[in-house]
This record gives sequence, C-alpha cells and structure tokens, in this order.
Amino acid sequence: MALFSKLLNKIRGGSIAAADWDEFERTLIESDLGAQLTQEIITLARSAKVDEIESALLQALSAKLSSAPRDLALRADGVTTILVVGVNGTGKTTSVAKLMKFFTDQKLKVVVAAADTFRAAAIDQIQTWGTRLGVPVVVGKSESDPASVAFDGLKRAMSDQANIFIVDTAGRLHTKSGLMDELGKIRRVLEKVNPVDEVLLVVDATTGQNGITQAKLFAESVQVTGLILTKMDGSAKGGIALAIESLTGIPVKFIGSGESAADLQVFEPEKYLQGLLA
Ligand SMILES: Nc1nc2c(ncn2[C@@H]2O[C@H](COP(=O)(O)OP(=O)(O)OP(=O)(O)O)[C@@H](O)[C@H]2O)c(=O)[nH]1
Ligand SMILES: [Mg+2]
Repeated sequence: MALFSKLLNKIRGGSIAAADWDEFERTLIESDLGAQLTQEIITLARSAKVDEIESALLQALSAKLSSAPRDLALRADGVTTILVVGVNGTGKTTSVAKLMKFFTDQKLKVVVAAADTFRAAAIDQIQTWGTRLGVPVVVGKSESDPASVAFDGLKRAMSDQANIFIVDTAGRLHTKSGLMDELGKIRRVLEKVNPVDEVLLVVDATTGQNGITQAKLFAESVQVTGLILTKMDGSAKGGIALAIESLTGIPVKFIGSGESAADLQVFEPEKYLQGLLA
C-alpha cells in the first residue's frame, strides 16, 4: 500500500533519476490509480519542493476524496434501511453478513431480507449467515418478486422494532436496464412505508478500472450513498479507493478484507492516505 514511500525516500536522499520517475509511474498505474490521476500526481510531485512534497501530495490526494457524507445515515428512532446492490459475485451477500455482525456488535437489532430470489442457493447462503449471527432473515419463495420480499422484510423489521433493516439483492449487470429498474422498484415499494437511508454499492476491488464503470452506472440509476470495496485482502491494489472516489464522488464507507463476518473495516480516509504515503 505504501505507493509513495520509495519515491519519497529517493527524493529526500537527493538522488532521483528519470528511471525512478518511470518506476513511480508504473507503481501508480499498477495500483489502479488510473492514468489521469497518475499523471496529475507525477506533475505535482515533480514540481513540489523537496521539503514540501509530502504535505503537497497529502493535500492533493485529500482533495481527490469524496466530499459526500461518510458516516452511515443511521436513524435515532425507527428503522434505518440499507439496500446492498452490485454486479454478480462482488461480495454483496458476504458484506450483508459482515454488516449483520457490525451492527449486532453495537447491540443494534437487525433484520435482513433475502431479495435475491433468482437462485435457491442465494436464499440458503444468507439464511445460513443469519442463523450463525443470530439475525432474522425474511425470505420469499424462489423466483418471487424481490420488491415484495423486501417489503415483507421491512414489515418484520418494523414490528420487531429493529434498528437496522438490510436488503440483500441479486447481482445484476449495470448494463441491463431492466434489472437496474428492478432496484428502483424495490426502493419505491419500501419508501411507501419508510425511507431508504443508504444504498451501498459493493465493488470488487480486484476488478480494477471496471469497478469505476460499475460505480458510475449504478449511481446513474439508483442513488448510491456509499461503497463497500471488497476483496482488498487479495491482490487488490490500494489505489482503487482513491481512483473510485475521485472519479465518481461516491464515498467508500467500508472495506472488505476476507470471507468471514469479522472482515469488515470502516474506511478511514486519513489513515488510508497516510498508508499510501508511509
Ligand atoms: N477474499 C475475499 N473474498 C470475499 C470478500 N467478500 C466476499 N468474498 C468472496 O467472494 C465470493 C462471492 O461472494 P458473495 O457474497 O456470494 O457475492 P455476491 O455479490 O452476493 O454474489 P451474487 O449474489 O451471486 O451476485 C464468495 O466466495 C465470498 O466468500 C472479501 O472481502 N475478501
Ligand atoms: Mg449474493
């Protein structure tokens, strides 16, 4: 993750050659920062004074982060509703399980709806997590209407006086407008009764620049309020969080770092930037 450390050391040591800049550029590109951001950073680094370079970089990178609210919009009273959306296999269901643990650890009462009704296995998967983590999971029949399962889940959350209601949705391609419209329908049906507070888009960090395209297109059809960047434990390149925030304006709210329920971290931008520069 310490993308800049080698360069900074060389600059401070006073011996930086053309090849070092090339290597730095490669490092940034390979970390999924994207071409444009990489060029901006290099231009800045080349022009900054030696003793100011670190603070100049930190400032420039900070300015690239999203300025949208980063804390979850949790209600003090009533049910906070969170929709979890994304393309196939990004880690939505696992992230819902992680959120179950995240909230129950804070002594909040959680109810989940299994609105991925396309596959029976998907219903089993989320039910298994619910049983393991002690969270009620409302399911419908296989192939039943996802919006009606979500609605049943919300009714249960309200009658149970739950604090948090999470909807796990089916994976969908951001390019298929029919499937994207279905998310809008889920939202509309829920909002007849209670507002949707967060729409968290789950992006697999290992998909690199494609993740940025996904974020842009999802944001166009549903009001995405935050990202969960998963699989940051694998070969994921640390630059993707910065690239995605800079290009979409959507804040990263959580980082997924493994397959178990505990592998979720709240994204802390300052720490993240310090980590890049360390
Ligand atoms: N290493 C790693 N694996 C993860 C992480 N999150 C999810 N996975 C794995 O990714 C695979 C897909 O996860 P799911 O949670 O089923 O993904 P999904 O988005 O619900 O998939 P669909 O419902 O089929 O669209 C599983 O094998 C998970 O264990 C993560 O943060 N790190
Ligand atoms: Mg799933």
